[in-house]
Amino acid sequence: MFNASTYLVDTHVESGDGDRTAVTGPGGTLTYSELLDRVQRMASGLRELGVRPEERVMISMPDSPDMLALILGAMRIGAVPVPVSTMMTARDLAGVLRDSRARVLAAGAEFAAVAEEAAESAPDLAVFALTGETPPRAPAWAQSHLLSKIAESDGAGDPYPTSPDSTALWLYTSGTTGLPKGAIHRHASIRSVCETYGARVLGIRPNDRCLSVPKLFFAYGIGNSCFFPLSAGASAVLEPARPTPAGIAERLLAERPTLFFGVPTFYAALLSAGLPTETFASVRQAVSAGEPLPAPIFRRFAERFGVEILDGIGATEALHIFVSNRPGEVRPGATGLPVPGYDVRIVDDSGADVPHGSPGHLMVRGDSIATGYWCRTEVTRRVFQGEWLRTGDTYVADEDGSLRFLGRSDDMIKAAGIWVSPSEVEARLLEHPGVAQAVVVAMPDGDGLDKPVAGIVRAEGSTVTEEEIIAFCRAELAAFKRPRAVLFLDSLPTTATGKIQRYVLRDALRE
Ligand code: 3SK
Repeated sequence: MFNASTYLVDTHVESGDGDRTAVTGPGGTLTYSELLDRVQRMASGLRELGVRPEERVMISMPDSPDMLALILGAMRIGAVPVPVSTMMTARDLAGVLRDSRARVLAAGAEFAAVAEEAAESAPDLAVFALTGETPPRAPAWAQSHLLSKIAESDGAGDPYPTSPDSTALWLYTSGTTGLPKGAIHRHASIRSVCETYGARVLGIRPNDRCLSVPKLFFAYGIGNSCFFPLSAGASAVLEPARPTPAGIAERLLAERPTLFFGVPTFYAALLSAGLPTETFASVRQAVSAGEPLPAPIFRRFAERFGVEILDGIGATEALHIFVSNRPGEVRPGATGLPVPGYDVRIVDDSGADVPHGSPGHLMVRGDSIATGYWCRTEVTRRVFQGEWLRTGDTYVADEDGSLRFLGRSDDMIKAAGIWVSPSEVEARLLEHPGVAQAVVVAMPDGDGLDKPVAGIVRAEGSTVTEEEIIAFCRAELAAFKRPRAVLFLDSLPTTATGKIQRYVLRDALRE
């Protein structure tokens, strides 16, 4: 038997570390012994509600000790926690409720109105648990303060005998396009990401304190704020509020984390926020994923705050990061080397390995790859190919084996028959002092041939012109790579995870 909740919590209590802090932040502090007690109560409370092994428990809550305990409590009884974005509309939430056939929806009071509307069209939902007052229009069966009631349960909360292959968790992903798909993860995959990226790249240790900008409902966030700290007997700092540079800076100064996790867009925002130099003084390592970290952001952050950002790439389907730079050996602008425990291949359209140094589709295999998407056979077969996961990213291996991102496989631009990497052009654009953010997409010219076009958010006070930007690119890039036109924008369209939605800009340009 193997149960991820006992691996993450009970082991520390059993080895005499029960008094160490497991989780802290504005939502309260729990030692490992207190967390175990809370997890056992959640487990037995869910059982009393009639939740059975393998049934889904959907969770839409702000990051808090209760959310952590509910996730682990559901895993403990062999049920399947499904943390979902608190930014979903009622329509989106209803869609994933119906798709997952969740028995329970646990919603934070602040999301009650959306949850209430969604719950109305989810026929398999038996329990709608609110962490605050029941809103006036809630269905009769909605139960206010249910989480507190669950947490008062005094049942034993003993673990269900799950196997390493039992389902532990589902995470919905839509990528940058398409309908959300539930990626199915095993109990053993949780231990696997802790033993690979957590232990062998981050070198996480008991005195670490982890603060993550991405929330627990993201694969990136649940690794950063649950799996890695708890696997090492370290502490998670949970921030319930929507992240802003000022709010995160306050948390950094109050909680003194040693590991900080963000995404490139947020690092750019931190750099523009005029924060004191000592804001990151406690941080031994910053981490970036979600999209490639441009070299200028890496350099400016190191100069400004004296902290190295470790760039890596993960996928919801892989549970966490599988290619990463290594501490102290970062190659700015490159994603790095496969994480120990993972193998990668770069293949052409027919699935054959490309010659070293040629671009191709990135495939990865490792123990943490999901078993597939729930009820989505066709797309599962396309994405999960035997042991290999097709990431949908185009990569090239440099001389030293380091992998460099060229774009999403479908974002690459072929201009005059030659591949143009949007991220290469974007990196050049970001070197211009008048450019705060940049995105490059393909737009057909008068002959219907794709050409690179840039969408730009000017830096504050900048009046840089289209001609100046194009000339700046031309000075350093091959002529065919320069943007043929520049569109000035107030902000870039991004997903909830901060990934740039290139297709929104593409669609806008084609209208
Ligand atoms: O997008 C990523 O790079 C990522 C990293 C860790 C876990 C999950 C994801 C999607």
